Amino acid sequence: MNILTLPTKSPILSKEFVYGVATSSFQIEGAPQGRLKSIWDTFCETPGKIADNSNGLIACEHVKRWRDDIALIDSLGVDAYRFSISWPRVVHKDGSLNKEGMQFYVDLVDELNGRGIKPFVTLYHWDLPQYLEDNGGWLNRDTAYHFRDYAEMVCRALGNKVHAYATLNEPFCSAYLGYEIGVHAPGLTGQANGRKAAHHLLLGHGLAMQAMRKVTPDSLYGIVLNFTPCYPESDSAADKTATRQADEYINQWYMQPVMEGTYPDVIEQLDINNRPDILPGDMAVISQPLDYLGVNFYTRLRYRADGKGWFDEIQPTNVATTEMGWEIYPQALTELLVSLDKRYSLPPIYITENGAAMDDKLADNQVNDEDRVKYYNDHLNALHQAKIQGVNLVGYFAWSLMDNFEWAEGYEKRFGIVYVDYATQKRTVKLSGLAYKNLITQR
Ligand code: IFM
Repeated sequence: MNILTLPTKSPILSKEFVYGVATSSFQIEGAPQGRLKSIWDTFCETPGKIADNSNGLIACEHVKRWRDDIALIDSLGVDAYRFSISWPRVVHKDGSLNKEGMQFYVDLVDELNGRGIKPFVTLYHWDLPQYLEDNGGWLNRDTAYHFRDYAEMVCRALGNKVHAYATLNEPFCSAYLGYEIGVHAPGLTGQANGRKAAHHLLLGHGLAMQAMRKVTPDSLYGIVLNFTPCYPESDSAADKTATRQADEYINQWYMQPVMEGTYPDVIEQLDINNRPDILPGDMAVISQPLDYLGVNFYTRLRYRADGKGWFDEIQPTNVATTEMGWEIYPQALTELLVSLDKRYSLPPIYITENGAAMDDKLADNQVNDEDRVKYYNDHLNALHQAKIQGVNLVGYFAWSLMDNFEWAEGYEKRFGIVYVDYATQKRTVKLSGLAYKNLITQR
C-alpha cells in the first residue's frame, strides 16, 4: 500500500483538522553537555537496561540540526509539531532558569511560528532531572511542586507563542514502567511505588495547569494519556471482571482522576499499604478543567482472570503485530474513543501519538514501508469512524517524525516516517512520510 485514502468528504479531511508529527526531547536531542543529567542518562548507564546498550548522548543530534529538522517538518506540509522540553536542559540544580538551555526552545518555537507550524509543547516526556530523583523523584511529593515551578518558568519564557501545552506525556509509563515494574527509568519496582508515583505525577499535572493558565491564559492546556483498550479473552463473567480491573488499573487510573477527581474502584482491591497518600484537596487540584485531551494509541490488550481475583495479560500470538510485538488492531481506536465519549464529558481530543515500529530497509535512498502506510491508513480510517459517530476529534499526530531512541529498545525499533541513518545522521523521508504529506496537502 503506498497511499492513504479516506472517504471523500471525511470530516477528518477538513482544513481545520490539525495534522502533525511528534517527537520528544530525550529521544532526539543528544547534546547532554548543555544540560543536567536526567534519570534516563543514569538508566542507560545501568548494564542490561537498554536492548542495544545505547543511550541518548547523540540520538538524532537534533540540538545541532534543529533548523534543518524544522525545514524537514515544513516540507511534510503538517499544521503542527509536538515536541517536549527537556526539564534538565532548562534548569540549574537550584531550580532556577538555565537561560541558554531555554533559548534553544525559544528559537525553536519562533522558527515554527515563522513557518506557520503550530507548536504543541509537552512539559514532561519522562526525562526527570537526576538531582530530583536523588531526592526521591516522583515518590517524593515535593517533585509535584518542583514540576509546577518548572512549568511556570517555561510558560514565562515561551508564553503564548505556544499553541498548546501538555503537562505530562503518558503518566502510566512514568509511574508503572518506571516505578512499578522497573523496565523504564528510574528502574524501581513495587506496587506501592508505582501508585505513589502516579499520584504525585497527577498532582504535578494539576498544580502546573493552575500555575500556567495564570501566566499565559491564551494557550491551550491539556494532558497526554496513553490508552491500551482491554478486551476479555472469553465471555465468561470472570474474564470480563478481570478485564474491567485491568482497564481501571492501566487506563482509567489516569483518566478518571483527571476528568472526575476520583480513582477507579479497583483501588479498593489494593493492599492498603500500596494505595497512594491522598491529601485533602489533591483530587480537586488533579481534576482541573482541560482545554483538550491528548490520546496516544498503539494497540489493544487481551485479558483473562488469573484465578486469584486479579487479571492476567495475554501475549498476542497468531495475530498481525508491529516490530514491538504489539497487535495491530485499529478498530480498538474507534471503540476506545466512542466509549470514552460515552463515559466522560470530554474536551476536544487530539490523537497526540499513533504509529508503528516496522522492519525498515533503506535501499536506493528509499524506504518502502508499505506496512506502515497500511497501519496509518487503517488507523486514520478508524478515526474517521469515531468522528462520524460524534467524537469531538480535532487533530492527529504521527509518532514519530523520525526514527529515534526508543527507550528500553534503544535504536533497534524505528517508528519514524523519516528514516535516520545514525552513522551519518542523514534523514530520508519514508514512503509513509510521503503518503502522509500527500494526504495532508491534498485537503
Ligand atoms: O516512543 C514512545 C513515546 O516516547 C511515548 N509513546 C509511545 C512511543 C512508542 O513506544
